[in-house]
Amino acid sequence: MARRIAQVPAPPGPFRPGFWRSPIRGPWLTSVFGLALLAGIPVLFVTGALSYAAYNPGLGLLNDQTPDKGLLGFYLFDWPTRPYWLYRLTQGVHVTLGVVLVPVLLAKLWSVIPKLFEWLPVRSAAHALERLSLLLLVGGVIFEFVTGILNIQLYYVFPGSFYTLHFYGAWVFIAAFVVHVGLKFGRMTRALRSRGLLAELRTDLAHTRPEPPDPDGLVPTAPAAPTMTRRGAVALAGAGSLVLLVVTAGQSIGGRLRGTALLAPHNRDPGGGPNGFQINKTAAAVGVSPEHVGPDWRLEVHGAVPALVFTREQLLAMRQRTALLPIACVEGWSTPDQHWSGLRLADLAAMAGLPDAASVLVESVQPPGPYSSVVLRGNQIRDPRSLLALRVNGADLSLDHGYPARIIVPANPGVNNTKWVHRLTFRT
Ligand SMILES: Nc1nc2c(c(=O)[nH]1)N[C@H]1C(S)=C(S)[C@@H](COP(=O)(O)O)O[C@H]1N2
Ligand SMILES: [Mo]
Repeated sequence: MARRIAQVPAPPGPFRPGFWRSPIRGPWLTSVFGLALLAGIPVLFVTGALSYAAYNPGLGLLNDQTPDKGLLGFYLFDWPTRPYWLYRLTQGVHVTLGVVLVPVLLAKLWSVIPKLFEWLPVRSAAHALERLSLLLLVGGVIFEFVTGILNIQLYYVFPGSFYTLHFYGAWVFIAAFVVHVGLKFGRMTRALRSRGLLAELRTDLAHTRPEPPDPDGLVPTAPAAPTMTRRGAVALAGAGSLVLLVVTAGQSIGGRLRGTALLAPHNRDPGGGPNGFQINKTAAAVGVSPEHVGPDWRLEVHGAVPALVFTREQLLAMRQRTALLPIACVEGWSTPDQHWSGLRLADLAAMAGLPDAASVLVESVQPPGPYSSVVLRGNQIRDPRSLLALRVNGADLSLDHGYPARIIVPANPGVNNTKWVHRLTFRT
């Protein structure tokens, strides 16, 4: 029976061994791209996991709707407020590196594509398991890159919360990745040692030959004449990565480099003046109209004492504190540090009779929806740089930056720096 199955002839096309003919395909080239991914993907995973922790997902459904984090949330911890640039760094690295690895990923997938059309598709139980792990590996990596890139391009087409999808996807992918590395590490190191990198980089087209046949069947059985050297393939992927780095990193670094971030939606010139820095959602975009924040606007503060209600003038008459902090968005872009001034969250908590508040619910005038409210944690309330900001760079907040009042907390993901705040509820 088994033998009869093994004799089923491959259908024509990519299932036939002779179909894949590139003479540079083989374990060495696959391993070079694999090594680059082996270095980069753990960094992506760790910075991504940190980003999730930074949302304070444990503080309730407002911050995160991912159901049943269960064991996958085992590592969640109290995201710190120092160094104040922490999220700017971790998320800048996450997004920039993710974009930069795209050409390497494509090159790696190209190099192993004959395996997708392996014949027979399933030969044994063990083979079936291996194929399934590859499905999770390749499916997982494509899913993570596609959802991540759609999100940084502000193209929110997800059938659910981006966090939830990207978070679960990351765990599926990383599990398959660990298995894959475990299975292939020896083969990778042997393949890398089989040809010297320097020698390979000196090899021209005339001397480009296929590798010896390999058990994975990457090396073609009927190689065509080379049209590209291995050096060319590595250089092509490397140059692609470099170009992406140059057209992406500026959105996180800021300053003059922002204009070079051609691929980033936040590369535009935000204009001059005190409020001249990146805006994510404008007031109009989220349904905040000038009436919401006109003379009738009040700040309500709730806690252990009867509700306190303040006009903006009353808030401005209190002791103003300052902090020099950036906005750093999950989408990877960030602003340089800005001079904010307003009231310390710690002082507001004390006024509400809860100086040791464990959390604060922040609600905005924005109609309920994504980002309209958030919960912050005790350590964030107590940091002296955490403000309910009224002014920035010496001027009133502009409407689009959150006038009359917004949250600004060191190392906080941008999305948790709620704009157009009208109610704070401190809780123990
Ligand atoms: N009420 C409200 N606050 C909000 C948002 C929002 O959509 N609504 N967007 C958040 C996001 S995702 C970011 S990155 C920052 C951006 O602040 P900025 O527009 O002042 O740069 O505001 C945050 N605060
Ligand atoms: Mo954001």
